[in-house]
Amino acid sequence: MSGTKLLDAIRAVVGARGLLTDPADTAAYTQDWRRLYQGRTPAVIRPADTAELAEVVRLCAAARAPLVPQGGNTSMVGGATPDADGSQLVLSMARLNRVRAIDPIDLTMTIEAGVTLKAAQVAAAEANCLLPLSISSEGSAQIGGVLATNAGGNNTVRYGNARDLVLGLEVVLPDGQVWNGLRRLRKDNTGYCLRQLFVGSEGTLGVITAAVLKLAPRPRETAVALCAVGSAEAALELFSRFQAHDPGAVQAFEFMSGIGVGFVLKHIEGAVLPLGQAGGPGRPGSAGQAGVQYVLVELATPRPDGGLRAMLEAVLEQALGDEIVMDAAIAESEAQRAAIWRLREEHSEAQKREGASVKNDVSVPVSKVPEFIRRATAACEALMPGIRAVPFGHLGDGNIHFNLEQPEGGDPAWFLAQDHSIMDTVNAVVRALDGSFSAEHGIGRLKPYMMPDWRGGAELGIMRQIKHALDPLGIMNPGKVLP
Ligand code: 2HG
Ligand code: ZN
Repeated sequence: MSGTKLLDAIRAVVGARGLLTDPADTAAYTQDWRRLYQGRTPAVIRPADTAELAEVVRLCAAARAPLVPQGGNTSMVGGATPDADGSQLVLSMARLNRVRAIDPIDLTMTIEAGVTLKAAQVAAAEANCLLPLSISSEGSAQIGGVLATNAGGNNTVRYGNARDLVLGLEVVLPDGQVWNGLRRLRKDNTGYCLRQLFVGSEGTLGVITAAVLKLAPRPRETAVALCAVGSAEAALELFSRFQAHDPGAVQAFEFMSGIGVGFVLKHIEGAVLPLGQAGGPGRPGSAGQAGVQYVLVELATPRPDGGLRAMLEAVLEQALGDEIVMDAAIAESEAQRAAIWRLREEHSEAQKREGASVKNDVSVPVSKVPEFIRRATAACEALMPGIRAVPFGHLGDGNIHFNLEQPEGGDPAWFLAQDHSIMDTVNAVVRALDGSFSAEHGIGRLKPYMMPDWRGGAELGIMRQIKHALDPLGIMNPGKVLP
């Protein structure tokens, strides 16, 4: 089938509203959030439901036309961007945006792929439940992409990753069949666990169109504090103290470097640091060395008599006395809570405005985070004088975003061209500490080259066999995940 005939056939399925071909309309779908990749596409397809989407995939399989599924287009690794050759069709999930059901007794939510994570959280809260998944891009990121990348985020320390919340899936397979696995059972040992194959497959094995997610009881009490600490070691010690006090209560434990918070205060309008002299940004020195660093801790409980505030105060008072913490501010209102979270969540945007950066989304055992930050900072500074390490992220689960900002006043294009040597330098430290080169952002287009080195031998061989078994034509998100 010619390209025009295929588009006509697709239009007959999704209607004129469901097919964008004007470059002015498709432009937003061809570039990733980080602006690392500029692709081209003949069309963006926007099916209204699973049946339409399945028919589109069937037509594309018959025509051997490659498809790139795209949700909120918030990938940090170019996972949802078509390549530059102009043959890949973008499959937008935006119109599959219904919450199909919420059951507060089963504590489940059945939801379509195009619902934003934020909208899903709000729907769960309206049913007096909590969807315990929170990421900085939740206002735009959609459920389908969140699951396809096995997103982690801020609550992994307590509830696990996206994968841990999935009870069932509906998936359109690369030949257009619909697999309805929307079961909402807590126990179901019936052969291979297919849903977990699709979670984290980044659209290379099929298209997730709907999911059953686990919910949690809605917290009745939440307490948030921002703490200034003198080092990542002190941050880890504080984490251990909270965990020892009440391990179930820590809902988020986020680390921020002084330099990263400095970028947020510099670039994000309205951002404020609610700490006095002792906890002020001070000298935003190298992150691995002395200087003020920050911790955001959030505690939450569904119990009515939680006593969280008292617990937070007790742990912080002792930590201040022991000079683990230099200064701390406890949120007294929802507005203050949001302001503290803003300092953390605007890190990506602030870093983007500061200049070019190379991201390393890595994980190490929690106990190794301070050593990792120290060693990786030293290694990068030895590689490139003036490079600025901006480590931040999910200390409570060992996932640090070890991002490197270009030297001040340097050429951004030159800096970005050094990305492999910078990533390889960081990953050498990650490997020495038994970590992973991709903790929560996935592989996308950025990191397939790392796969043979990290997942070589039997592991990569099995992955290739699975890919071939499900997508023998290789039409699903080509060029992503596997080299
Ligand atoms: C976060 O934790 C995201 O805010 C983005 O995973 C991290 O920009 C980044 O590197
Ligand atoms: Zn993150």
